[in-house]
Order: sequence, then structure tokens, then C-alpha cells
Amino acid sequence: MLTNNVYIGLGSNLDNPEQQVIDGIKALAALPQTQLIAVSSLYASAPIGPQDQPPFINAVALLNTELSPIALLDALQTLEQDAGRIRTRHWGERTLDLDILLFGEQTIEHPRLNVPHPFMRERRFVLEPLLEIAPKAHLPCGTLLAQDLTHTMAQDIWHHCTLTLDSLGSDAP
Ligand code: A4P
Ligand code: MG
Repeated sequence: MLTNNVYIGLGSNLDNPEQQVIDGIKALAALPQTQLIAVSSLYASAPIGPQDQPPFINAVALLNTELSPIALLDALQTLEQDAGRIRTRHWGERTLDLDILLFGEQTIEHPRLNVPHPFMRERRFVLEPLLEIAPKAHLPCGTLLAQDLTHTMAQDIWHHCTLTLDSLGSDAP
């Protein structure tokens, strides 16, 4: 069966964000036809977008999945709902946001799904955790994402804590 390496960006700034992101990673590990391969540290970051909201906790997970892109998006949106996500304002506060950053080498332009994620290159809270677990991560066209990091250095983020697959209790190798 064809599998793809997929990078997921996780973010939360409501209802115990650290726990929301950890629970989100565990839920990713439990998806059908999917394995959790790697997980970044947790990072704390100042909000991008509306400033009158709490700081975020962000992380990136690497999955290997047999799911199609839309089947994975459906699964992620179910997990967001399970976490009590209520859609308020654009780029506003949320209990759990799960974004597909990269899906194998695919470029996807679908009414519900754009991959690579359109804003990932501008966001240090995506690039730092992604490059921590995949220093050579690249766009389908081959451009290394490491080269974008320098443009995001004005954005405040802090290493919050290190995670390991063992500490998450996943059955990943
Ligand atoms: N969608 C399209 N492409 C994708 C993709 N690659 N992955 C569609 C996931 N979903 C994708 O998303 C709206 C729609 O995007 C979905 O229904 C899906 O079909 P949403 O999460 O409901 O709405 P949103 O919050 O307005 O947009 P989005 O894109 O999730 O927001 P962002 O861009 O993720 O920004 N600051 C810090 N420091 N840390 C953060 O994590 N997050 C945001 C949210 C703003 N500021 C932040 C953070
Ligand atoms: Mg989202």
C-alpha cells in the first residue's frame, strides 16, 4: 500500500494548551492506517494575527499514512471538534488547530485543502519545530525550508519542553 510522509502543525492557546497539543499528538498516533514517526519539542509563541489572545503552544509531528489527503483532513477536523474547537474569528484563539503542512511531495489545490500550507514559510512557530525534526524539509519544488527561517526571526518563540515518543506512550518505533 502506498504511504506518504506527512507533516502536521499543531497549535493551541486555550484550555491548557500544553495538554491540548500533547493529547493532539496522541490522537494523531491513534489514527487508522497511520504511524507517528517523530515529534518536535513544544514551542511557546506570541500570537500571529489578533494580538488580544493568549500565547500559543505549537509543535510539528511527522506521520506516515496510507490515508488520502482529504481522508486525513476529515480525520484532523474530527479531532479538532473532539477537542472542543469552536471556530470564532480568523487566526483567533483555538483549543486545537491541526494543519497539514506537507503531504509527501504533493502539491494540492482543492477547495478544502491547500498543500504545502500557504503560510508555513512565513511562520517561525511552524518552521522551528519542523526543522528540528526534519532539517532538510523541502517544498515539492525542492526549495529547502531552512532558507526561510531567517526571514521569520523577528517573531517571538521560545523552546517550551522536549517531547519523546516514549513519553507520549505511543507504540511507534
Ligand atoms: N485548509 C486548507 N488548507 C489546509 C491545510 N493545509 N491544513 C482549510 C488544514 N486545513 C486546511 O481552517 C479553515 C479551513 O482551511 C479548513 O476548513 C480547511 O478546509 P480553520 O482552522 O478552520 O480556520 P482558520 O483559523 O481561519 O485558518 P487556519 O488556516 O487554520 O489558520 P492558521 O493559518 O493555522 O492560523 N499564532 C501562533 N503563534 N501560533 C499559532 O498556531 N495559529 C493561527 C491560525 C494564527 N496565529 C497563530 C497560530
Ligand atoms: Mg487550521
